[in-house]
Amino acid sequence: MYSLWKRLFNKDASSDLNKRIQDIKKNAVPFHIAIIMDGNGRWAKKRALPRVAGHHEGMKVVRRITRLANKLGIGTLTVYAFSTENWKRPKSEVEFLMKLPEEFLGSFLPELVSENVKVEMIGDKSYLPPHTIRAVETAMEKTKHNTGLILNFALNYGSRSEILGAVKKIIDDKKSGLLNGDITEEDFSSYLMTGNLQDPDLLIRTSGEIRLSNFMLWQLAYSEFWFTDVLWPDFKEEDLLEAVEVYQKRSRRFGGV
Ligand code: V07
Repeated sequence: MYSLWKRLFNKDASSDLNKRIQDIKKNAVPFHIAIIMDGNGRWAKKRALPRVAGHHEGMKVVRRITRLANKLGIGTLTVYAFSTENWKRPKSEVEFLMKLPEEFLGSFLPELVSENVKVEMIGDKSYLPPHTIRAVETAMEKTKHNTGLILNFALNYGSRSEILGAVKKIIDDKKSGLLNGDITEEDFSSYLMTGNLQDPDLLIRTSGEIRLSNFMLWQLAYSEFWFTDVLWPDFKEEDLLEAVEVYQKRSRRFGGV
């Protein structure tokens, strides 16, 4: 009888998850987690579905992982939603992708507002369609006073162009006299799009790819990397917990004297 009840309500699974969450919170959680959400196309192909079905499923995973990150007390969650390279994809796929921020926020923004999540964005806004920018800016505006998790979307983001942009701005500020003397690493960081965000403590990349692909090259200098073969649409709460548990074990091993 008990096992039937367990099966019907899946009580064990959710209480296991809660126990793992409580155990994780006893130790230092990574302050900033960055994720390269790879494998959406492959997930769709395996199911004989169009690629966009994988992107759509991947968007739902972002919601669930945001909720968990907030519950864990993570400070910043950066998700790589669209790279500067992604413009090379078929026009119809790009158009679909550019509607995802609206769809995501259309249903999820009220929860982000009430759960104290602050939405931010890094990347080059100038090439994004106006409807996409509007959705993201509205979310940023409505959550700007929130003090909990920062949900940072990398949209039309590329790290080399970000670094080059910083160098150009530094040259401008030198010429105009806004910047004087020596430039420290800290000064340089403040010129990047990540401005006053902390560097990521943990980078996660899904789908078995072991590359950085022009993502946060400067910011990831000291981060722990965790790779998994799981495709992003299959990524579960348990996978994030595993990544954080591995992170905590590593920092205990290397952090201790
Ligand atoms: C996108 C879903 C996740 C997997 C990776 C590619 C596809 C959420 C957003 C988003 C972006 C900004 C924002 C709110 C939501 C998103 C794009 C693609 C372009 F303010 N998921 N997601 N944007 N995918």
